[in-house]
Amino acid sequence: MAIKLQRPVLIGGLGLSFSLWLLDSWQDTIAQLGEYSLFSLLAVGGGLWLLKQNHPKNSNPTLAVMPQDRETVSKAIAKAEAVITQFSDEAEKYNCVNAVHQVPTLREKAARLYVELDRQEIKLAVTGGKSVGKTTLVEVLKSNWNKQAISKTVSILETPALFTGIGSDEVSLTQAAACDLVLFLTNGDLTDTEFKTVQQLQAANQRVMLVFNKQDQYLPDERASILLSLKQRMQNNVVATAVSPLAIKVRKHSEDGSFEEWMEQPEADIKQLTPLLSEVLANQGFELVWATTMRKASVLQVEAKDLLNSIRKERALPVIEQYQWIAAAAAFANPVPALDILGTAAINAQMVIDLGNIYQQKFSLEQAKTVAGEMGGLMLKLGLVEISSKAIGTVLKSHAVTFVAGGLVQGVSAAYLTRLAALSLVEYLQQQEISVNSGNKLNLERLGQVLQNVFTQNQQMAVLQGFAKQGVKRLLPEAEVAA
Ligand SMILES: Nc1nc2c(ncn2[C@@H]2O[C@H](COP(=O)(O)OP(=O)(O)O)[C@@H](O)[C@H]2O)c(=O)[nH]1
Ligand SMILES: [Mg+2]
Repeated sequence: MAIKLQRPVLIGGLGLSFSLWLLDSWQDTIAQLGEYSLFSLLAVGGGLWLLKQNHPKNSNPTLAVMPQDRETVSKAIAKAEAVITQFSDEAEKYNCVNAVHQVPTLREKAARLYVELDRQEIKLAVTGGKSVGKTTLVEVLKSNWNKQAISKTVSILETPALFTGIGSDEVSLTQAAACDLVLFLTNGDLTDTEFKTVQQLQAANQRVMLVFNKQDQYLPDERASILLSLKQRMQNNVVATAVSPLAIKVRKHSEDGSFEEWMEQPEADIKQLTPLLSEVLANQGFELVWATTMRKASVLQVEAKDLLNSIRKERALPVIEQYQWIAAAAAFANPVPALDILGTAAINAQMVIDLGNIYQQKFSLEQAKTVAGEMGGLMLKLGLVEISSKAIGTVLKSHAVTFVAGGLVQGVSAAYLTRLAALSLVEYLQQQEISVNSGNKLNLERLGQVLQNVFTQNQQMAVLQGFAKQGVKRLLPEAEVAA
């Protein structure tokens, strides 16, 4: 059945003059299909786009640099504070009572970061899978490590074991993230999961030292080759240890040919680890603490930004709702072929200006027109217009009303496309940096990705059905709407 569907969609994707009356003839086929088929439609229509999206998401850019000076970090804290201030201002201006209550906590967190910047204690985390030797390492370090060269005090924390399969690793990783240096223990070559976790920590600007423990369990050859492989994967940032080596049998021969045998417990071997650790903590103690503070500042900034975005969205939704029904009424009264809906009604430049204002992004009318035009073009290019009109036609016929009045599909489609465009614009604006001056050039590629995501979220049958019913109530208050 899916194969039948590929044709019209491909035609639609290629020849954009494909209009609604033509789609009409496919409706009987489509009417029999459920949610699954809608997704296959979407997959074909937006296939290329979805593929392009598979790149891993950029991690937070503010985390990308290891701070070399105190100044950089205090600037990052100031930036978080600026977002908090913006949040506080808007929360008060628009009377968001709950939001206003959250401000003091955010401010306190920011104040604490300034203290953290000069923290005198270096925090070490010891992490890794179950039974890799974390507890033993902590004990050995506490008793055998000479920390004279280090000016700051050192605390050592063992995280809960990673990769146990019980619950998530989040608790452990959060604990590790609050530390300045992570000792990541493994007992052999890294598994994929271990390696990914190490990379994840490093990507968040977390300093990680890999500790290959229990090396006494390997023959010298094996041990060397594992170490080599680990060094290649970890840019040399690896040490081998045996924090609790197995007892070995010792035999002492006497002159008369007899011998004595006994088990002897070798000492913990941390001779590669401690000098390196002392050196790193002595030379980079400040940078490590700064980096931790920087990570925390970034987390705080994101937290404040999310809160700010959520109070802004509360103001944006009624605006979107309003423009969406304006578009619906216009297209209903003056039905045009599906593909022209965008040009005539759906993305209103004034809506772009209004939404921009909520997100502190000032658009001139000229700019707003450009944005509206670009978005319309993107929606056509992505095939969203055909797919949406088709799906809405289907929903109206089969679920919402007993008959489809002329212009109804166009009206509801116009509302739906307006909503998609507006939600995408909001999503896009939410991702913009606070305090960037207005008139920021639109990043079309980014906007296109957002559009595709928003479309996917809103294209489920249930969403469409709810939307179509709402649309019918608006446009044809007297129509019979199926339950
Ligand atoms: N052979 C050997 N056993 C070790 C070594 N380090 C730890 N172990 C043993 O591994 C087991 C788990 O150690 P533990 O420190 O509790 O691991 P944790 O679960 O990571 O805290 C214990 O029986 C330790 O004696 C080592 O270097 N060599
Ligand atoms: Mg333990």
